[in-house]
Amino acid sequence: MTFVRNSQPETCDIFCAVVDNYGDIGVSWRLARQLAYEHGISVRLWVDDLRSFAKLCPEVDAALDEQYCRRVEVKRWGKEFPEVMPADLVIEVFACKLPESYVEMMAEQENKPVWLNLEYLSAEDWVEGCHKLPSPHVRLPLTKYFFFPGFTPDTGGLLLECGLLERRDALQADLASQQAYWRSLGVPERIAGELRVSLFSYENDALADLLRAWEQGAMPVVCCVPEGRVLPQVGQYFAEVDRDLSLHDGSVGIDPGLRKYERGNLRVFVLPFIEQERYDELLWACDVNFVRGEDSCVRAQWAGKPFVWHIYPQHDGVHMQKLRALSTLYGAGARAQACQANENLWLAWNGEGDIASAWQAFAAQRGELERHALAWSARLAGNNLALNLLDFSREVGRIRAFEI
Ligand code: TRH
Repeated sequence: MTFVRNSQPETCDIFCAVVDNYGDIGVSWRLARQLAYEHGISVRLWVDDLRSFAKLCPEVDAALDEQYCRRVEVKRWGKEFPEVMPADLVIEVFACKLPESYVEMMAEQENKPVWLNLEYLSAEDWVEGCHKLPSPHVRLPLTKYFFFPGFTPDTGGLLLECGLLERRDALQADLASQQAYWRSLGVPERIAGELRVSLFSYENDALADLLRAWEQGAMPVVCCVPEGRVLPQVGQYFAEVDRDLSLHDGSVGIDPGLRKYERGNLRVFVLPFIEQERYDELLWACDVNFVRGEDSCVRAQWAGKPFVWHIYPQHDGVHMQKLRALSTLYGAGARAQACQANENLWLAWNGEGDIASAWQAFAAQRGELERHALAWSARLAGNNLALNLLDFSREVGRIRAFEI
């Protein structure tokens, strides 16, 4: 074991169990890359679903049990867990349960690894009180610590790669690069006065009314929809009217080859699932981003553009508290009217309120929301999760040294 207390860990094991969707691996992969690239740590990433991983990073071969990808050792986390030496720093992402044999091995080490549970993201108040709390193992001489990401200085902050905001600014300032980006996706260049949105969402009852508002609105809207769960609803929206020939005025078009739908003032382009870095660029290049879950929500905040969050729905409805908490925190620095318009649209997009009127009010506040989104991203940038996490692992090491 090479980890000298007070120094930076040299090795790190990250464990990721893919529950569903892409958020689990999305966050784990970002963190793994950042620790390896920016901090020179030897990272092993244990993942139980390599197919989801390969969607975010096509370089990953889902058939392999082990491989190196962008300086990270990627290991399939199967039923039989191999006997391996635990790393200096062990991170379980979103409270996934570590293999029992691995935990036993951790306990056997003279220099015990620092063990962190990287928790889900929430803007709720209680997060600050729970961040860094210890959780002693019931049986073994090991302590796990809760590490909470968050939006305030007393939380673990957010994942932010070195130079990301500079790259964002460069793309947003350079029309030619933006045009090249759109060309690479097969999406036409902007026309004057157009609003360009990206729409990544779960199935959503408000979708048809939103598409209708865009279709019938005064402003041309180009909507880019990454392949995913909402797509059948998009197709249904266009196909339904198509079947009703009385509504067919000749401007209706469905072109499955180009995966494009067009009607009234709305054009929809279906995008393939693109790799993480390119998805960032999509968010940077659009005017408004509809995002979902956890990771795309954070990336939309780094984009410095107005965004609308479709939160991951939970059966007990607690997700609405989480939604309101972020809306309140996020809106605090914006003018009251813009803050209200933002909240109303978020609520309507999550099933509470009328989406068409909420959209109109939001669109009317776009100037202020744009200013605010940029200021918000600058404010958040001071609290970097990877740096905080490494600082904390050193802190835990120091506490241990003191105890011994
Ligand atoms: O996929 P998600 O819905 O994941 C969710 C949430 O994380 C939620 O909190 C969790 O509990 C649940 O899964 C199980 O949304 P999220 O978090 O935005 O993750 C999507 C990832 O996919 C993110 O890393 C961005 C990435 N992505 C691409 O790389 N390319 C794309 O084209 C798109 C649309 C997304």
